[in-house]
Amino acid sequence: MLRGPAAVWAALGPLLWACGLALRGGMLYPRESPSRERKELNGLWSFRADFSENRRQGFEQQWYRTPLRESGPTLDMPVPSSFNDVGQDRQLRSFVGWVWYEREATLPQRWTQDLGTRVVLRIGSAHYYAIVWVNGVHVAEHEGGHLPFEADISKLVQSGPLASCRITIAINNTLTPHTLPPGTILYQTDTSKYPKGYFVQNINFDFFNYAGLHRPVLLYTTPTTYIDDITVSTSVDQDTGLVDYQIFVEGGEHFQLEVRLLDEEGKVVAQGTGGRGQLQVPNAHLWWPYLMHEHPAYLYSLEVRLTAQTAAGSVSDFYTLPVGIRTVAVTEHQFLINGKPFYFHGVNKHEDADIRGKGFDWPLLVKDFNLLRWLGANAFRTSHYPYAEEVMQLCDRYGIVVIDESPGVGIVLVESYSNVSLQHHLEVMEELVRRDKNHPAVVMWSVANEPTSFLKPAGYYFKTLIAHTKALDPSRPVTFVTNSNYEADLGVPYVDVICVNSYYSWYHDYGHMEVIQLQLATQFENWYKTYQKPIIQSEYGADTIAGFHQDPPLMFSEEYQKGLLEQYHLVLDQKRKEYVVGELIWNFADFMTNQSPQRVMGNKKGIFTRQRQPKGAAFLLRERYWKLANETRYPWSAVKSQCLENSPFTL
Ligand code: GCB
Repeated sequence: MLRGPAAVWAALGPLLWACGLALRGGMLYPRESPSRERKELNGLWSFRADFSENRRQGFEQQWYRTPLRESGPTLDMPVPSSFNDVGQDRQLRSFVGWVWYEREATLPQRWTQDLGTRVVLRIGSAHYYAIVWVNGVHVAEHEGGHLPFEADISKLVQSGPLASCRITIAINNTLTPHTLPPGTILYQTDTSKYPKGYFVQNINFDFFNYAGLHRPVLLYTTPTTYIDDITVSTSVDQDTGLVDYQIFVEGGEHFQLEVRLLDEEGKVVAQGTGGRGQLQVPNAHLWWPYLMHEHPAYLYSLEVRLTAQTAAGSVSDFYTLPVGIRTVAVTEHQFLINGKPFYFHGVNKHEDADIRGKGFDWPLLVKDFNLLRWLGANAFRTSHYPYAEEVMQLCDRYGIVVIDESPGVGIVLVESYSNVSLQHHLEVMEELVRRDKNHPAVVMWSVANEPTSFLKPAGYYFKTLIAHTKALDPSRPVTFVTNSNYEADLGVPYVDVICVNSYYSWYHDYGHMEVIQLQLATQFENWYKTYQKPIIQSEYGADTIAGFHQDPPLMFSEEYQKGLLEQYHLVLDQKRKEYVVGELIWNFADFMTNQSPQRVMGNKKGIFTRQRQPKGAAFLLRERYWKLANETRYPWSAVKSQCLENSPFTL
């Protein structure tokens, strides 16, 4: 039985959706099609950090007006990448303030001369606040470092004889109590201790505040009347898959829409017309998580064709969206995918690597997914911010289930619960849901990580935030991740699933692994008694320096990490028979943090090193995850499932 709020949302969901509460305003991933072209602007950009005292020299001297090299010296800066670790300059590594990026793009003639073409500049992410100019004209501004934004630049590039355009992007990485994540700037005015004008950025989260153009920047085209957005939501009636779709068109009023749903062989299995409808797929192949089914991650293709009548004649726009048919539901003690109990056995990640920092990188991404599959992981949480769109696409394709988290990490100050902060957090959730709503891999939204939600204003804050997220997307449960110490948490009553982090025998009772079983069992029992909701152990782990060995185990050795994990697993194995629905190790790989006496070149709780080599714990988890997969897959028949062929264990 669906319980309480979950049941209400399950019932209300389709209704709200049908009433048009679905999000408007598109952020469709730019895909090529017969009507759409794209031009990537990745590579070397010109770059300058504004080291002036107030960091505003770039604005005072209007660096966007003329090529950047004319207003001073520039550096070569790769995009996508963080700017921090590519250079040899210590000051640039820890720079706080405005940095300037610039790049010239040469456009195909048709883009600049065909007035029926719409040219869009799309920035995958710019951390944290960005202002964009094209040929010196302001075209966009965006707050938030982890989500894409766009500007229609057609008029600018089609207004003169120029076949090129100069793109300037100023980015400020300063975090304040109202940004997400929040931070504060600490000014030090004692001139006997600090040089004049000295300040530092303080943060309350445990990863390095890398900055720059972290994800692809590109230009793409559409016709002037175009498919702006598509929302799909799926359900299942016996063997029939139901795909509800809604298509939003911009730039014209006279148009027809046709949709076709194709299976993986390219066969049309359903079709429809108009901007809204339901496609019925008899004997549907459901989208199943990796290791849960012999054919996981089945994706259909929704082909949308728009035909519009314009003054210049008839134009067409085409967009193809991958669609997975699956359902998600939550009961008092279970997490259900396609009506079957799903157990999350996976990891928490970071977007983080040597040199590129948080810069998107295909080889790294493919390596990470190969490691996840080797490990037998069926899920991860996008701790602690939304990841690149390309990451989400691979999750859909490989069946890796995602808890999709907002950048609400390090919310500790009372100021960060103000209306200004809440308003921004609501907007970020809108942007996130708009971007990721169609990914079958996304099964739950997480609005925050370990906020001090026992503070008084937190109750209203999280009630509002969670209700808003559910209204945006009634088809998925919502959570935020709490800490085992935060039992008086005012936000937890509003979540559908409890995600709790704990670090027994690490941040307290150091070295005493013998307390873990008792403390963890008490944690689960207390939280379940209070809330009667399914629980995910959303973080646990121990810092481990690869190659440190000590037996009997001591903290920081590979043996200690393994020993600690084993103690957790004993309790998880009991409680997963009751109401614990998942375990996510902290962390997939070692990652960079701020410098502090607690961190030895970053956080070392990875089961892989930062270079993606396994520590001993990776093998231990691999054994566990494949065993869990063998126990929890569906159908439960004894037939050897293909997806388990690579299992290190015979069935
Ligand atoms: C946590 C945080 C995570 C930290 C981790 C740790 O609870 O959610 O961001 O990195 O603990 O290692 O301290």
